[in-house]
Amino acid sequence: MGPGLVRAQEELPSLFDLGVSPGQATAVVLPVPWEVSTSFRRGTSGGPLAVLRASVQVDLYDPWLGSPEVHGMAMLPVPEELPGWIAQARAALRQQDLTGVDRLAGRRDELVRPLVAELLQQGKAPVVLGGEHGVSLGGIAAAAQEAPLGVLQVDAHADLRSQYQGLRSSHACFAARVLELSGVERLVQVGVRDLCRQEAETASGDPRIATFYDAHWQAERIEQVVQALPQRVWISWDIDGLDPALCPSTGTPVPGGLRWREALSLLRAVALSGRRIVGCDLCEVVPQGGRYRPGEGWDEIVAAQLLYRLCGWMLVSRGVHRPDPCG
Ligand SMILES: [Mn+2]
Repeated sequence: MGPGLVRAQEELPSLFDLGVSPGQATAVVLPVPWEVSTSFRRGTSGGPLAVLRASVQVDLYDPWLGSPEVHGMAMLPVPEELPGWIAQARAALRQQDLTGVDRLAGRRDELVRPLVAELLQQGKAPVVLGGEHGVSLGGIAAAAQEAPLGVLQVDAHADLRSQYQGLRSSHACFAARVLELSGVERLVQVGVRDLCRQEAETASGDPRIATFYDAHWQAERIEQVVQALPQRVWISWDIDGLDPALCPSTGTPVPGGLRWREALSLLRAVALSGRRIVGCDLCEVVPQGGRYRPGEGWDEIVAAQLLYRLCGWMLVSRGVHRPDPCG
């Protein structure tokens, strides 16, 4: 499957059917349908397009948030360099040119970084929409460049291996790469339930990391997660951090995970704690059955619902939006 969003641009709906351009929007989504290193099921390159199409189905009200879309939410086009680089990286992987794959992933990050830095400079709330986990490294680097940053990672996997199947840029190494970015002072992991011993030892041995294992999760833990975060937060959301009932098609599903109401409570608690959600990413969404089919997309409906709340709570945490007193 080729990277999405490059064909039939004119037929695409606007995000949440708002008809707002990225220039007018306060929350801006950057689609990065990068899929090179996925290790089990494929299909997340189709994630951004499927989420965009599903977003028109989201009813724009949330009992806690009210209607944050009044501040404008929109999706940018896929950067035009990306489809060619994705094809090159896949070819390099087929030829076992692993440093070539890593180099192209580095170019991807250097493309995303200034795009997100510009959005931040304009006072906008950015979301990087993958694609495999790792597409947001450039965005996190941009946010960490401004001031010290904590990353809240919702994920079934710890992603703390220094390399996986010979790749440093693997989606399974996301957190290891985050910790190498200057300005990242804290990594708080939630929903983790599939990892190796070395990752568990890394998590417990590095004072910057706080891992809240899924098996230990209880509602009252949300407050502990929030307390582990510094003032500036990037939320990095791998969809497989949720219960696989909410994302059955994702590439590496694991039993357990956050239920929907826990996910919403976590987002609300971070925003209402007074912390600033600088930016977000949402990764590893695969359209239901691996391919977008109109009217069948459970995975992308869940992701679009989550995207709406990510945008909304980012705007709350910035003082742009006031949550709804009805909630
Ligand atoms: Mn994961």
